[in-house]
Amino acid sequence: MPGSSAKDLKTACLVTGCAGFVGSHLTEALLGLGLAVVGVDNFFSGHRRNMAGFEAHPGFSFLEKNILEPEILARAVDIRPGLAHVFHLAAIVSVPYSLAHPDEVMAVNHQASVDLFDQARARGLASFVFAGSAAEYGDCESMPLAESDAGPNTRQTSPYGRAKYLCSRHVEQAGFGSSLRFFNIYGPRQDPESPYSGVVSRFIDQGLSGRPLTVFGDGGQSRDFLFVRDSVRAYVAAAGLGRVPVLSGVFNVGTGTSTTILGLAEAVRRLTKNRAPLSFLPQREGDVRRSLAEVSRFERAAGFKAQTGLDKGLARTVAWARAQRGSA
Ligand code: UD2
Repeated sequence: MPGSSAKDLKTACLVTGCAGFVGSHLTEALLGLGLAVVGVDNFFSGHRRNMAGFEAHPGFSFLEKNILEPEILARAVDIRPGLAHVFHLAAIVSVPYSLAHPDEVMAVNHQASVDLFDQARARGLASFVFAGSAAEYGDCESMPLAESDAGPNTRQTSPYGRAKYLCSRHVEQAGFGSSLRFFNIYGPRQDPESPYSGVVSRFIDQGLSGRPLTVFGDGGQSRDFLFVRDSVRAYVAAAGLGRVPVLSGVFNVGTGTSTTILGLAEAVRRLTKNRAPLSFLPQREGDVRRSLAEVSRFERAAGFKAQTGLDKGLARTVAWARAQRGSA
């Protein structure tokens, strides 16, 4: 485990998507482990405000670039010759956007990702961790979802899911690096502003402003909600920076328990003291009914178990959202 001496700063990581919700938490954690970080973001969906806690850190360097630019890894190595790990989170993250702009999403989320991976492998880096997604399973109905449930015949329901699947397969076949298939990540810094924002960030925003929480469909659909801090622990473990050596292959990362949207709504209403009745809206097009991770592969490989339950994670996220309002 690296310490925090100046010498250890020579070991560096590239984090693409460092201004994003998850990428910013990961960057902070890596700097906290005494590693140097070269962060890349083009602010397509990330925000500079997410980098406020580390932008001035001596171990951090920033490249404002689109990941379609071919020289990113080379530039990062120029800045930090000891660059050994790549965490590739940058992507167009909206499923609906991917349906409207399939070519752009395949270029960014698939081709540019494969190119970056191939470069990392050719340079002999120590690790490459790709941000995969539960979207790779398409509308597969067998629950819980095991890694083998996504294969060449799986029909992903969006170019977003397709691109994530193709990258995961590329990583798996190369026998180098890992793809972490994250289920529904939530926590501080998740942006509630867009209509396609994650349900937790939307419910908390609605709850704190006293508005009705908007439930799409009957609310009986369920998800496996993972607190962002657990997702960061998963990245660190997969890169071999925790207690186990670097991993190779595809791994689900979730909690292994699911919660209905109605259950989530009730928990958020309680925490935010929201008294407004729920607002039921039409079911969202393409919504899957159930999503639940089979988590034993990652548990066996990395000893990983999610540590933050939904109640605790929601309470922390609400506290953060309240503080944001207080300081706005
Ligand atoms: C998640 C991912 C997405 C993709 C997909 C794969 C997030 C934010 N999105 O989409 O990137 O990986 O999984 O399947 O993690 N809902 C409401 N009211 C709202 C907002 C949402 O009822 O105001 C419902 C929505 O209809 C869905 C559930 O909440 O049934 C979760 O929605 P989401 O957008 O947070 O995430 P999901 O699972 O569609």
